Amino acid sequence: MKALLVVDVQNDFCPGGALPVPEGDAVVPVINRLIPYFGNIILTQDWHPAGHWSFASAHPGKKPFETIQLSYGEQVLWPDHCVQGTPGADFHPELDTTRAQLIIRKGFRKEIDSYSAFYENDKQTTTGLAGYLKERGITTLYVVGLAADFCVKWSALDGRRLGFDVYVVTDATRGIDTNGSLARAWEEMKAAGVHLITSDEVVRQT
Ligand code: VGL
Ligand code: ZN
Repeated sequence: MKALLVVDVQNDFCPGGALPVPEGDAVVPVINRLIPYFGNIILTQDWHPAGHWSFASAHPGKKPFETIQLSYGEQVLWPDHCVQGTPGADFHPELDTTRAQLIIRKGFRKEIDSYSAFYENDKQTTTGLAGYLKERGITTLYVVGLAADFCVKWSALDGRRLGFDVYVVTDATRGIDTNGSLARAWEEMKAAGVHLITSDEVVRQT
């Protein structure tokens, strides 16, 4: 059984938002086209409290896209984004969320960032998604959304590590691309056995 995992298609990651992914909104029509082909649809939502430690503004003297060391390792610092309850944290208004069955919110603990839909960045604190998928007999994931080089990549890699068959739909994602992160992301995903597929191929296959 398969599921569509729609990662962080939120206003702040789209043009005009606080942490815009170039062409981030271009994924919306592609995802909306895929939705009818899936019976199981899961959304994730980046959902930070004000003052979250992934925000450069929480670290005096630091600027967005610089990095710091936190207890769990290197953390890229971001502009304030996806603050709980703000319009920037809402899903893109044209994303068809009606048939989504589960919304996983992540990044709500102030001291720890959470890119992956499965684990927070300490790689230990779980979101509960793996258990949900297992209980529902879902073994194959099609990952779409934003951003290819952060939350999509980390979700895909964790999915593989947990034993899921993972597809990333290449035209249904876009990257932030800071310090070469996008090219690295595709290599890491391929090396981990993540399948790259186009939306046309998904439609033909399913
Ligand atoms: C993301 C940076 C910070 C993402 C979330 O959704 O890829 N990137 N928070
Ligand atoms: Zn975030």
